[in-house]
Amino acid sequence: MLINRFIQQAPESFLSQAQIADVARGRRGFLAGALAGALATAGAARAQSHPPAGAGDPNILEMPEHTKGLGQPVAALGYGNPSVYEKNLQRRESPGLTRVSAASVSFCPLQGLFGIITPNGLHFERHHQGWWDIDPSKHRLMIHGHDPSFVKTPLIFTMDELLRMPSVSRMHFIECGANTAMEWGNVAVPTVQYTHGMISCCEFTGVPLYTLLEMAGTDFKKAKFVLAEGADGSSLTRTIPMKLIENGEVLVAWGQNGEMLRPENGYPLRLVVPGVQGVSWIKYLRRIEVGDTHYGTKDEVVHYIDLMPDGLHRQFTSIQEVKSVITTPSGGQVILDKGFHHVTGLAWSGRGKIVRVDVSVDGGRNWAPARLESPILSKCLTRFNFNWTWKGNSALLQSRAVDDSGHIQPTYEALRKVRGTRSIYHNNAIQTWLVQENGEVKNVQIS
Ligand SMILES: Nc1nc2c(c(=O)[nH]1)N[C@H]1C(S)=C(S)[C@@H](COP(=O)(O)O)O[C@H]1N2
Ligand SMILES: [Mo]
Repeated sequence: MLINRFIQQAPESFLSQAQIADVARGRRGFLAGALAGALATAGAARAQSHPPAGAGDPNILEMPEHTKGLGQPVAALGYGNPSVYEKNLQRRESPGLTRVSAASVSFCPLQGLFGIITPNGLHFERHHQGWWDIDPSKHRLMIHGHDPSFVKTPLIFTMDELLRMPSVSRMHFIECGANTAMEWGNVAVPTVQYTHGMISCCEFTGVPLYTLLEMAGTDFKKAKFVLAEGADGSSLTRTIPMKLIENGEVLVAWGQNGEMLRPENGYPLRLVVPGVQGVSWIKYLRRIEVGDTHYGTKDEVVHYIDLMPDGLHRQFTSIQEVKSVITTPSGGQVILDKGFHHVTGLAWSGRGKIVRVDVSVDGGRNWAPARLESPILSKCLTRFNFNWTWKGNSALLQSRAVDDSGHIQPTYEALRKVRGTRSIYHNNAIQTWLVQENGEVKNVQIS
């Protein structure tokens, strides 16, 4: 059990020794007794005989105020909000990462989430020119050809017209190509929110782009690529190969976890490009142009490219390779007690399904398989869990994922051999968390 979920989630400030002692005083008895007891014996009766320290008669469960009075009226809720006790669970900006906040990132608090779905209010954000709340009644999507030979009947859709289309709902992760970017050369940031928080996973609802291209009379023999363009100030453009579109996976989406997209995630329309880095998931989608060559726009030739050890840049990387991370325990958290711990994390691959995740508690010398929880879906987050008994000594926790294309997540050593240390993007190396003897967890790299 981690002592700081309900106390301190601010990743920039680790708990001080005094705070740790404070929390330990208040909770150690409860955790060591009630929780560990309940876990070991799975018995409610046993749990009752180990109440919070200082709670009085161990056979009587207190009746707090909220068991005796009238609760809040329904109308007070409106659009529901999380409990006030969860207010530390927030998206956060990394101080000093970018010069202006409109061209920045807010990171998803992976350390505090369960399962695989990211709540909409905690979805990471990446904006090149800030976000907009666009009036859906005025928004339009145009589909046309690079020249008239590619598309027989260019079309302009309103949102109402799009929402009449035969839609599908699919669960997928979206990961910015810059996720884990700061860690290429050395350890740079303290928590999993900052090392891996440029990923989120939602159920998206929309119409396959292929359906719209068919409606517009696209010549699929000629058409090899499309260019997608956003309606924000960055006019962000990305080339998407027709190969990815033909199987119906690429969606023109308006739904995100059962409701409309949030403004910061592209309301009212965005492209969903499963397995491909976030930058191709064009938000505020306004235009699809069909052509036969890679467009090589400014956003693709100079951004999201990889500086290789020989000094050349590798362009047009798009698939997010197999990757995983332990989210609890992770950097900035504190383990209170020896004994049983539920190690949990996330694994994903832009190539398909996760087939295996191994966990090591000794820095990669020994590995044991983690439990993969269902559902296990293609190009979607997979939750893994692992039982661990902490003996109180320092430990190096790692996870290593394998996908159904046979790719295995690399160590930093292996990745750097191929990619060097000066890249920004596409870092899928194995993450290491050091659990210290005092229970504090730190981000480390080992070779
Ligand atoms: N129009 C537009 N689309 C965009 C961007 C943008 O700045 N403008 N950012 C891209 C990048 S780099 C990423 S990683 C994802 C982030 O999506 P999110 O903000 O919903 O997390 O959107 C992509 N689509
Ligand atoms: Mo991105």
